[in-house]
Amino acid sequence: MTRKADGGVLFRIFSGKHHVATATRFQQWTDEDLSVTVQQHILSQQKRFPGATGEFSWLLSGVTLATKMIAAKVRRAGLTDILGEHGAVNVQGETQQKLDVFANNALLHCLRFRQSIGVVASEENEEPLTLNFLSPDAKYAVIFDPLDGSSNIDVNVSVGTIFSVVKRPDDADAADDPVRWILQPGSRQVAAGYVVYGSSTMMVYTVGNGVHGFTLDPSIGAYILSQENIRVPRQGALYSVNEAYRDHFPPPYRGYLERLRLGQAGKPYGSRYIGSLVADVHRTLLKGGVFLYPPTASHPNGKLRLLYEANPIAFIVEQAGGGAIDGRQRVLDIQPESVHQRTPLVVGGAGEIELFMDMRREMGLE
Ligand code: AHM
Ligand code: MG
Repeated sequence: MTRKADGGVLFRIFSGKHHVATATRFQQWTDEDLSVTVQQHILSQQKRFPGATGEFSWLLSGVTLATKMIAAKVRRAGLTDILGEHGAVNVQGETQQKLDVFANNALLHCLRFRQSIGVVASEENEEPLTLNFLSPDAKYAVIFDPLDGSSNIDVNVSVGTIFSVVKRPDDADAADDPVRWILQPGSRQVAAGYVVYGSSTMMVYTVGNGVHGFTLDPSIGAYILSQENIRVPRQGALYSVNEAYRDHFPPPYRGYLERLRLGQAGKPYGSRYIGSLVADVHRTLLKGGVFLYPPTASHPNGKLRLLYEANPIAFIVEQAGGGAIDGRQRVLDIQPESVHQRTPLVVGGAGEIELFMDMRREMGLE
């Protein structure tokens, strides 16, 4: 037996006393130096679920595929006739952009053949849609904002896709009603994620075991693990809010922002506001700080939607060690009452969220 330079082992095979062949047996192959794709990562996470059959990773692969289609469209937006308004108004009363419609169709198209999905709900559809609702294999509902911040797209600012996955309700009556699949508190999410179409396309997701970030490598068309186990700093130095509305914010929000501005939170804060939730949250996740969308005069319950904006973001940020509240309580504890319900949102590092709750207490609001 001879050991070769490439790690293989050369050995001779005998029949009785006669040498009949020489063969090479290689050492066990490892993929240490190769990149981990999001698909491989999801499969490894899936092993945490006893009895997992692969349906869950197949479901998430539908989401990742759709986001690659959306990324491709967004990247070529100035070159094709996809910019601008579609001409219709969605359920929120907002003008749909052509890209909103494309992104919604891409997600529905890619999720439709996943047998494990019973119901989907989207910002762009008034009612939840049933997919394989009557199939006994249908175990999950997927809720999404197909293209968040789409009004920014005409000026080449980052946009994003946000998604949330919940399990079919346990109670048999609720399981017969597609709307009740959707109206579950965020604490029932089994997965959540977002994709930010920025200077690169990045996907961040959690299945309740930490938060992981992937970058789309356009040369191979795959999301590659780029940030494992993301942790939001306990306290950052940036706040992110549309300050033009600040005279209408309720007192705890005004007091809180003043405290941050004046350096009374231990350090002086700077300000960043892109106006694209996914991009503002992504920065907050990586650099720390706090993002707020408080109640305003035009949106007394806040502007952001609970089920497909606040809940998935809250699940991700909590999993990264931060917090998310609606100005009073934990976002994930809110019992939703309608599919397109709005909520105020304060999301950021654990230190920033504690500071907000302290502010409320000092104002006698607890
Ligand atoms: P959209 O879902 O219609 O795109 O609206 C949500 C967006 C968020 O991305 C962003 O945080 C917010 O609206 C910005 O609102 P404003 O322009 O009032 O600051
Ligand atoms: Mg949105």
